[in-house]
Amino acid sequence: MKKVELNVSGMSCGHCVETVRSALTAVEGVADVDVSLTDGLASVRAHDGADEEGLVQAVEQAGYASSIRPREIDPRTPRR
Ligand SMILES: [Cu+2]
Repeated sequence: MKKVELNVSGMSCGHCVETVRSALTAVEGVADVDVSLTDGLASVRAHDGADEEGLVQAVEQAGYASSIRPREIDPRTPRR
C-alpha cells in the first residue's frame, strides 16, 4: 500500500467533497480516500500498482483541478 496526496482546487462545499471522494474511490487499486475541503487535499491509500496519474485524471474528469502533492523527502535518500 502507498499513500498519495493530491492537491484539489475548486471545491467549495460538502457536495464537491463527495464528488471528488467518489471519483477517487472508483479508480482501480484505491482502498481508502479522505478529502479535506479546507486544505484542498485528497489523501488516498492505494495498492502499490495503482496509477497515480489516473487519480489526477479522475479528479479532473469530476471537474476539479488536481496535481500530485510531492512527497516529503525520504530521510534515507542521500543528499546530492
Ligand atoms: Cu460544492
